[in-house]
Amino acid sequence: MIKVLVTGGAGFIGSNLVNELIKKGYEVTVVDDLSMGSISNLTECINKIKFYKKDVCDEKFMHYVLNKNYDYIYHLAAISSVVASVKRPYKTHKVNNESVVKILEYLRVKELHPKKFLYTSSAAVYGNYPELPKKEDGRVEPLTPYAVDKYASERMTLVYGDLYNMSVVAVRFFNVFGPLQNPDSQYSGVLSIITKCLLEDSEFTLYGNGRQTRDFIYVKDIIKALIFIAEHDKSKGVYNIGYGKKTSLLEIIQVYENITGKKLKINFEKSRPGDVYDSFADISRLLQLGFTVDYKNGLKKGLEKYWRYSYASKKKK
Ligand code: UD2
Repeated sequence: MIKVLVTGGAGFIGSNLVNELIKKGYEVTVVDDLSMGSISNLTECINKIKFYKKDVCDEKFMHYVLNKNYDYIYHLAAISSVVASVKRPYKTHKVNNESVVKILEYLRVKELHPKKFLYTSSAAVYGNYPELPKKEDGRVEPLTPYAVDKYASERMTLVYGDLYNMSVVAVRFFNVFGPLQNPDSQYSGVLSIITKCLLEDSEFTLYGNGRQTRDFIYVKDIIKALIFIAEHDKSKGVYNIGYGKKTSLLEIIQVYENITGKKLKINFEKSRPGDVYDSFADISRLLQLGFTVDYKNGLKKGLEKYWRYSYASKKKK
């Protein structure tokens, strides 16, 4: 049976990944300290996985768990908050960078050879540099401890791959949305906040004029891409994961209003300092690997599914 380790497997993207891996019949081990994620994200599959409520910085424990030899390791554990990284740069650095180096080092020293070690980075590494679309080999401008750590960790992952003949890959997520995303902070993904406002008929604060663009991608498509990249024997280097299309906030709100049949109450505020105006991914590397994305339908279908899920979850409560 294929054995997989997912760190951060109780988080938004991690738990969606774990659910999919279980559907594929894999044996899945999850390490998550539940500081960002929630065990309720794993309700559907908790009896089918090995779950450890542990911090990835706990070296002794990580050595124990890594000794179990996996076919694939997905390292998603992170303090995935730019704001937290600005407030507590060293604390987040330990999780977002040191844990990665320590895992890679242990794999090297013990000569453990997963078929792939996949590190999850972020479009945050591109910062405000205006090149569009964002290319993996284009300029980066990490502007926060979070972005610096993501960049450093992906580089270290690739360097370990090159120098020590380890099979590694890194991905950069663009704006992911979908079930299990927490909407409860002003820094949560904008679509989770909009969904909450539509469900509760509450007012949405839009920072800026709404013409800023993002490459929104439905979480199930992110998961498909993650598994495809990890399991492809020729995947190498860094891959952007998005649909490769930009959509403005006002556009996506309109599509969402049509789907839900509701009108979003919007309160316009000044744009947030440091907010990126335009962002979308060049995904040609991913396409060259053989992955296909249906961006035309992806966004709309993703929003429809997300809405159905959110509506049903609200009714259950
Ligand atoms: C994403 C990441 C962030 C960092 C950044 C790097 C998410 C959730 N955030 O931020 O961690 O990696 O990329 O570039 O993936 N907005 C509103 N009202 C709200 C919330 C957001 O108008 O209540 C706007 C926001 O100002 C921005 C857009 O919506 O213009 C998207 O915001 P976001 O926080 O979902 O994502 P982003 O790309 O700014």
